[in-house]
Amino acid sequence: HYEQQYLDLMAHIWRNGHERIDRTGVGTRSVLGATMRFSLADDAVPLLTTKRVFWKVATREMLWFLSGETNIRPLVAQGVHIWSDWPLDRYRRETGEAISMEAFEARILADEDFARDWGDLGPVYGRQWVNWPRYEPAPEAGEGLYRQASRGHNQIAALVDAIRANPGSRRLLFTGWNVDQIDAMALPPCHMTYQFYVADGRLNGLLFQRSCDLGLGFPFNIYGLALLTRMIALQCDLEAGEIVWQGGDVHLYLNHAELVEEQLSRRPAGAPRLRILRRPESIFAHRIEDFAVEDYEPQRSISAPIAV
Ligand code: UFP
Repeated sequence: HYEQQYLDLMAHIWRNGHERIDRTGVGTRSVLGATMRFSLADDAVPLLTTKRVFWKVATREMLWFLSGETNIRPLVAQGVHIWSDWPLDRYRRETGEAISMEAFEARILADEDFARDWGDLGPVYGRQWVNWPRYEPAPEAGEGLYRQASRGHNQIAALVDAIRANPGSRRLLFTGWNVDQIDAMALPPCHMTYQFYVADGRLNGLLFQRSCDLGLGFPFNIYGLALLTRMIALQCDLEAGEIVWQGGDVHLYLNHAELVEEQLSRRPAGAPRLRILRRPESIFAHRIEDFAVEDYEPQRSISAPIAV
């Protein structure tokens, strides 16, 4: 079963990983470098079956990335809470107010000015993917000076064009790792660089993920890679082939013992499919209704604390 490689890596890291204190103070066991491969043929999608993965949440997040948004407001409006911890944490730190998550999200929705001041994550994924800051000469400001152009680089649009025009290229990639802006981001990109490769009429996708929370992050990130590869393939009139996932620092948090033990006691089963029901005129025009997952009967979800 395709999921066995994930369970094997989880067992290996839990037993043999280096125990280290990490940025969050929680502590992890981790290894450097890991690879997994999954087929996307016949609409196969590598959703974990040993626990429920909320693929619709991950799909809404992907559409949010592609829209270029970096504010949590449109996510919260759709009932997606995965990015709310960071702005909430910042709000509590900077104001000293002991506000609950519910009250914070309610204010984000009710008050546009509040959302602008407190809901933005900085120039995270969406900004870099479709509007990477670009600079142009500003002679009026002085010799050799530049100003930020009103539109940045749309790496995704350029990628789709490049795959169509030159499928044999070895430059079919995009990245969120904008060195100049890392400090301004709530979280520097984890799933940071995507590369694509066309062979035998199939589009294959590779992700380099510099840092991976194997318990909570990976299930989402691998689905995201599959989804994005399928969306790009559709725009380029290609079948989807396989995806390759490469992790840098791959870790399990020490407070995920229950998740690890429970998940490793389960056996993967089943072959879920991802259907894309509509081909819009561009990759940016997808709606959530365009996506359906079939034959997905996972075991029940497992909750675990997220390290902020
Ligand atoms: N993380 C993921 N996937 C993501 C994401 C975060 O695994 O898509 F946004 C995890 C990895 C790590 C933490 O445990 O979040 C980020 O911390 P750091 O920046 O210190 O690597």
